[in-house]
Amino acid sequence: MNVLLLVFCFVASVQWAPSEAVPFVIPWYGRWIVPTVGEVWPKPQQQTSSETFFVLRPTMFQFQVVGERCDIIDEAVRRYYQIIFYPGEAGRSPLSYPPPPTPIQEHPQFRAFLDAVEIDLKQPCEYLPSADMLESYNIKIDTPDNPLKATITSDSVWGILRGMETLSQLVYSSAATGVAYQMNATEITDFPRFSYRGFMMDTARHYMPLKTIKKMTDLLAQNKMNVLHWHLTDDASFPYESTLFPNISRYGSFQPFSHIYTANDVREVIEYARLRGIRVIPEFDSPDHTQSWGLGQPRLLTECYDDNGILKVPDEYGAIMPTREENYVFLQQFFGEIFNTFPDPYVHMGGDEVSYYCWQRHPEIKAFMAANGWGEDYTKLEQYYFDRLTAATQEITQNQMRYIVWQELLDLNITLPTGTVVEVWKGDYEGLSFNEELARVTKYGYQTILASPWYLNYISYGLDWEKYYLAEPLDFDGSEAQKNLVIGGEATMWSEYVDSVSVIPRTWPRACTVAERLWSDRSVNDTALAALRLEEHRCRLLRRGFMVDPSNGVNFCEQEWD
Ligand code: CP6
Repeated sequence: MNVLLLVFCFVASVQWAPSEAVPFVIPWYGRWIVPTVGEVWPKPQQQTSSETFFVLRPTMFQFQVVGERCDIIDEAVRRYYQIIFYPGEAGRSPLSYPPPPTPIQEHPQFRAFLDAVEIDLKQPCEYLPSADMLESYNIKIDTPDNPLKATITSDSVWGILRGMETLSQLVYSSAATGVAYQMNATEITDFPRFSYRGFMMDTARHYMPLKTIKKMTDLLAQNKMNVLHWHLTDDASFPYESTLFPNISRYGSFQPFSHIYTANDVREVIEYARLRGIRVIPEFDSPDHTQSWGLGQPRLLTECYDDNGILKVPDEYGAIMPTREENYVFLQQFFGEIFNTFPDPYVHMGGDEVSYYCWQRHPEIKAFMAANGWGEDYTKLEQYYFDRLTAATQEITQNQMRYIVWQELLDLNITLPTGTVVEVWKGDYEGLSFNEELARVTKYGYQTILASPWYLNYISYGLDWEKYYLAEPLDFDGSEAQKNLVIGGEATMWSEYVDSVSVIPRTWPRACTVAERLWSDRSVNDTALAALRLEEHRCRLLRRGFMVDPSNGVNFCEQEWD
């Protein structure tokens, strides 16, 4: 048995044995121990570090705001002080190490105590994160032009947030020196490769409590992701409590009092995300995936007939009834409310997996099709639905609303307003490969975000993060202009088979690999090097109090979850 275990450990360790470029890996009883050294995830664009280290003392340390300031900065100062010195839940920090063998001041690489990090924001704060926000920043810790000092500089408050996250990851506990909080002299220039780095959370198949959504948002921020795509409704439930149409969640949520998001809940999520530089983009998927809408909004859905023209048993409905005028009045008022509730101009309109079954059999629709001379081409009717929906929502938002849709609309040759973002989600086994799809979408001039390789809801035994890590959004055949239309990507976690018990460990640290693909340089793609840094990052997230899965088979963290 022991022999088997040893062989397994050996094989497991050889599989991702590090190259010589990683000096801090110690083989120990057949396992690779990765001491906490302050490697940053996702990897910065440029970083130089030296062996010289500073010691941070929790009682002395402070962030000094020397540039512009606002609530986002003040809140971040409070938050990152906690994250650095008291991560996780009460009683689990600070780390206790044996006392250093020599007084720390005599350690050859000790430079000084570092009691301040300067926050230098050069331009006034913006209030809300947006599609074109700036996120670049610089960090100088004891550089020739910034000796014995640490400074985070940016032109944008969002860059300051990303820089503070990086700084918090540079602080590490060293078993070698026995120091609980130390940081090396470092210079970093950093910026994201893609502007849209998202995560889709599905709260329709299972209701996710606010606490879970907030933890998810923290994890997004700690991986420098910047969009929470909130798939709020679907066939299974409608947990959004509309002010104008409260009956929809009253009848369409799992539980009208506990399993809904009130206007206040939504505000809380948006504010929580805003303070972390994360946009909240809601999705109200239509015209299909809308069964739950129908329960509290009579006549919205298409009554379903069978092949003999007989109305099916009561309560069988299809997608939203596209030929009923009153439905566009409803959609206009509803999306008007959504536009006023969610501050981001982008709303995800869904448009995926529309079934024509009930449309094809409804007498009113058949008459409408005939009158328009559309024959049996129901994509014409879907085009009509989206034309009416976008016209109605443009009218009520004074042309301010922007759209994201799933790829099907484009696959069906449906024309969308200019500026619409198309989300590519289908796998290579259904129709075009995602590379062919990206080429097609961008050829039509649409911006696009890629989700296909990052369907985290699939689970299987064994190491799976490498395939997420190596997926590359710009590998398709296309011109420079086409590549520029790829604004980023997102990981999705469909929730048929997860709820708040499992959604965090199933998402993380696998979504970390998506975060690095979308932030770091394209050349950062060595899985052997990533494995070690991911391992450290995973332990860091665990230390910070998140239940995140192991990433690499056999290994352990300094502190395990308890
Ligand atoms: N729900 C909605 C889903 C899916 C989609 N839309 C989905 C399809 C295939 C897989 C996972 C999820 N459950 N509304 C597709 C965008 Cl594998």
